Amino acid sequence: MPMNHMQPFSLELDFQTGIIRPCNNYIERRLSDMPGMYADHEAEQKALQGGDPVIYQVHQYDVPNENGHLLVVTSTIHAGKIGDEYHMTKGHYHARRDTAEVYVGLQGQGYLLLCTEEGGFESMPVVPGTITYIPPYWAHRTVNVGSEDFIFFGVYPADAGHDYGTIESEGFPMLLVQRDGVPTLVPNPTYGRPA
Ligand code: PAN
Ligand code: ZN
Repeated sequence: MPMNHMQPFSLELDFQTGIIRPCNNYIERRLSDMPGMYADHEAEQKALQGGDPVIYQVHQYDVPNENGHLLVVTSTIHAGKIGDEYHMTKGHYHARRDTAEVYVGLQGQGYLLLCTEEGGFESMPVVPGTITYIPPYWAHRTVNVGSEDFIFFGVYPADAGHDYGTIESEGFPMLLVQRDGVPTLVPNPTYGRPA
């Protein structure tokens, strides 16, 4: 075996929390880490003053960011809303646009929102046991529409990278908000315009 071959390994995944052990890349995103991403800026300011809640946590196991390797990752989005918009991830395109990703729902009730640079949009529910395929060229964001943690597992090419800037400046075409108690997609009034 050539010396540069990596050794196989296994990790432990806690389905209740999304924690993987060992984990060499942990990210915690608070509301202050995603300024202006929620439509209701007044509600955002209030929540920031009220303690800047942790919106989601990501546990990833990093391997070399090289073609051929895969990254495994779990995301745990805590339940809640900013105004009437459900807690969500920042959302991103992969820096290498021609890379896909697979998500598997583990716990809670969520949605996957996807869009393309040509204005395409799709959404699909993600619950425990749902496998979603995110094809190349689709930006992706996940949303917790339930009352408990929404947890999902993901796997994607290690050289994909993340482009957050495009979504930061343009947003998603649709927002997922609570209307009459139910998750409802509504057009994003500021889509395509800097926040
Ligand atoms: C996921 C996401 C994770 C957090 O692992 O990175 O759910 O969302 P943001 O990266 O948009 O903050 C993934 O899609 N990785 O490529
Ligand atoms: Zn991704």
